[in-house]
Amino acid sequence: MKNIDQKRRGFIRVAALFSTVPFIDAITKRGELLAGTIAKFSTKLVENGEVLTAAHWGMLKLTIKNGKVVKSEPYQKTSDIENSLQYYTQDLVYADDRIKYPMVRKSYLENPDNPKPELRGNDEWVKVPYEKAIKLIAKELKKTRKEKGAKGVFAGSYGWKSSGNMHNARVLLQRFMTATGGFTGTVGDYSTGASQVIMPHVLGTLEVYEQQTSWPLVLEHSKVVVIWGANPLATLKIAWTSTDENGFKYFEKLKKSGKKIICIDPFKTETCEYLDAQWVAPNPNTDVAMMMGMVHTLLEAKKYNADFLADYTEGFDKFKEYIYGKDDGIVKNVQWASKICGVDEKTIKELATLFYDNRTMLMSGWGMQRAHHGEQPHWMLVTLASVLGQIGLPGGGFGLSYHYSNGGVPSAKSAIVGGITANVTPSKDEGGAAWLKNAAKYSFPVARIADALLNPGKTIDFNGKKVTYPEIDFIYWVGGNPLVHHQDTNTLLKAWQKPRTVVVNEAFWTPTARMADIVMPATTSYERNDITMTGDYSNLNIVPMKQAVKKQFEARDDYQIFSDLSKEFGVFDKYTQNKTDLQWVEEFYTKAYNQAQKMKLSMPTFREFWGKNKPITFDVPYENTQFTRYADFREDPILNPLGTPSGRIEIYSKTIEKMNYKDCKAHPAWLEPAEWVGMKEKPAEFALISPHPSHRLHSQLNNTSLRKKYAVANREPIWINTKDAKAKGIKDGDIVRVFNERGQILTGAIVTDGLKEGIVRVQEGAWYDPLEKGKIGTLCKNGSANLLTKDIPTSELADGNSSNTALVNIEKYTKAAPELTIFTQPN
Ligand SMILES: Nc1nc2c(c(=O)[nH]1)N[C@H]1C(S)=C(S)[C@@H](COP(=O)(O)OP(=O)(O)OC[C@H]3O[C@@H](n4cnc5c(=O)[nH]c(N)nc54)[C@H](O)[C@@H]3O)O[C@H]1N2
Ligand SMILES: Nc1nc2c(c(=O)[nH]1)N[C@H]1C(S)=C(S)[C@@H](COP(=O)(O)OP(=O)(O)OC[C@H]3O[C@@H](n4cnc5c(=O)[nH]c(N)nc54)[C@H](O)[C@@H]3O)O[C@H]1N2
Ligand SMILES: [Mo]
Repeated sequence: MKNIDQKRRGFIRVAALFSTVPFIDAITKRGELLAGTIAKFSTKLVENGEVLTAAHWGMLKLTIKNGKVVKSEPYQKTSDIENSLQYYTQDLVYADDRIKYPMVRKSYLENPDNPKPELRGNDEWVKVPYEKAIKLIAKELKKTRKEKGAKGVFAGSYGWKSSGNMHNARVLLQRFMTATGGFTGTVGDYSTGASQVIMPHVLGTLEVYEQQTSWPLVLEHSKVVVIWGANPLATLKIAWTSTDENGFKYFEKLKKSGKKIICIDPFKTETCEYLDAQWVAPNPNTDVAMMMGMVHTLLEAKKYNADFLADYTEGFDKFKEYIYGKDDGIVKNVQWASKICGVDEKTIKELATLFYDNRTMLMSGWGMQRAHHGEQPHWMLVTLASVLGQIGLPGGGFGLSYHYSNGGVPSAKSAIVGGITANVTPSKDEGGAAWLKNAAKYSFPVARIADALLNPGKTIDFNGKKVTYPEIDFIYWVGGNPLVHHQDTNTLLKAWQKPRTVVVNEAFWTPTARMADIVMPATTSYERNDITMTGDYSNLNIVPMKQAVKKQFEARDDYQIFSDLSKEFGVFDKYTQNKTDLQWVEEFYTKAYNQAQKMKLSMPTFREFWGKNKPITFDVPYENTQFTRYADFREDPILNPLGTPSGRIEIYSKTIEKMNYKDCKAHPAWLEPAEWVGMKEKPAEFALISPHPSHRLHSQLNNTSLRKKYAVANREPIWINTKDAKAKGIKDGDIVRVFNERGQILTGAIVTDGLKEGIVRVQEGAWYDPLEKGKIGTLCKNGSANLLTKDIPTSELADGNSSNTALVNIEKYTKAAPELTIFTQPN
């Protein structure tokens, strides 16, 4: 996961601010940390009034009455675009499915050495005192480390934990694990698993998590804007830190600009509707073929920038031979492309010419790289952009992050707040960078988790290296929901039975919490003090995240849980550095404060800032509104080379050639996906796409009343093309069973012309709700898409997830509709 400014986030050690104040040992004995009494200013909770806080979905204004949150609203409005996620804080805090107490699975409690892992998900829960749970976790963790070594403990713990630089659940877990002997972790992420590995070979940088050519320049110079497999109206509702919502403002301006806008997506997204854009609908996983048809068109019409290709790229000649079919005898022309992608020849040709004749910005999302051979689409997009030759010109070229965390919103001149680190003695550049930096000594590509659990000792290829899976016997997961986020849930369920122990800290009884042995009740971010910045790329604001309400039931902060566990290992001082959470928050703030002094920016003292309950907003210097990505490279490719071996854009990569992979060649290629609509012997009828949900953050908020606004027949919606629905006798609002050899789910039908024929759409993130508890293969009543997706790596290069590569069948469900049981307390 990502914070783009991590490179700038040198960790500056600040002397312990309260080092003279002895840390009170009552930390475990009281439900709450003693921040209030130690930091000598009021941290009394507001009984009646308003509290500012922040979530991934933006700055929020909470109304508190008699000590309870009664209302949640946006703190600011930057445009007319609605952010539906901002109104449900009270539903989260007081959810019916809050985890109230530490809970242990009965069989595990009876005998942790023979814990009957097959009963996970279908055992009784036993309430245990907090101290007992802490002692149990510590004892079993020590046992596993002794028997299996540090490698046997998995703490990769991928997920979108809450915003906040202090209560960063995954980092807190890994900090504990590093302080006590190590763990197996992961590399990469689910978001851009393929692109973040291929792009460094092509452009010498991650590309997907970097600042884009600024929006003001796009509005001024672009004539054509292409939104290629992206749905920014949905995905800009959130950011990795907290959204600044200025992305919305610019999409509103784009709408008003009257520019030619094209959305290339199998689904006519809300973005496409909102912008009133031309809709072009390719089959899933086939954009590479369409782009090749465009390149062939441009070469034939002599409409390409030969100078750009010669001066700024490497290996185009070899790629051209491929386009003309030198080795395989297949010319990648529009006839060929159209047959694969299902877009008519005329449209492909017209688009290619339109792009060449006008200053064109190709804005791409990430959905198309979350697919088998997902390395190819963005590599091919960069190749197409090179043929057009507008990279490095204002408003031209491509951008891989306009749809995410406000990419393209000009960066402010801001001081950067520090954050808790996974290493107790952090390396110089670790602050906030926990995601691609690897605190673990051992790791494997993140989306190979089920494969790793099932096949200890197996060696796989990964980006030119070999990786051998360890034998995992202990899983500790915080801040993520793998039973919903990972592909092919039934295979994961099998894999999940392998380890002896599974511990989960959660605020809610998620499918993952239900599959654990020991569950620790976590606070939500509204029950503790924290701090965040907004925007990821823009860094516009510093926001206090003040505790709004008291900790619910016996919920504890992850920080407290790991502090208490640290005590069992004798590393409490090392872990906490004798600081409360609020003292850490002050330290993180002070880091920015000191930076600000050097930068001649004015910032209040921490005390003032915390007392005011208002964000600090930084100014945006004019030059940042004039940023053009790759302008330097374009101006002088010798003085400003890219970080690739040739210093240029590698359309042909000798590094990848040497790896000699069948499923990722040395140049972009059309490689048939394992399952797609055009394949010869289709195992099922329809292609399934599972994009990111408009009204959730993944699985987060599925357990709130927001669900009522989008659920159909009280389950996750499925979008079906009108003709397909008719052929299957399915009507709007019907319950539909979606199934394949991997799994089955129930969904509610939305019949539409806004989806290409032959494709169905179920958004990821609905909580897995098994009809028969603990039974692998049973029906999911709520409609979690990952019961149906395929758990195969994108290729041996990146090993990313392939969630958009799957075929499914659909049928009208005529049996009595089973009630959902996932949003209430378990037995
Ligand atoms: N089919 C399909 N699958 C996908 C995708 C797709 O496109 N299609 N997308 C993938 C992508 S890109 C991603 S990023 C993943 C996302 O997958 P996840 O990040 O696992 O999804 P979330 O639902 O955000 O899970 C976060 C969990 O953390 C919990 N949490 C929040 N705050 C705290 C805290 O302070 N402490 C603790 N202990 N817990 C906390 C929340 O309650 C929630 O259950 O899904 C992936 N899966
Ligand atoms: N509201 C909300 N916002 C979010 C998230 C969320 O869960 N909810 N998740 C956040 C995270 S972690 C991430 S990684 C990003 C994800 O950002 P993206 O990966 O860009 O989001 P997706 O919705 O998976 O995909 C974008 C679009 O790609 C289309 N698509 C799928 N397959 C193909 C294809 O083969 N070709 C073409 N042309 N289009 C295709 C989908 O229909 C969808 O409209 O979003 C972030 N923003
Ligand atoms: Mo993601």
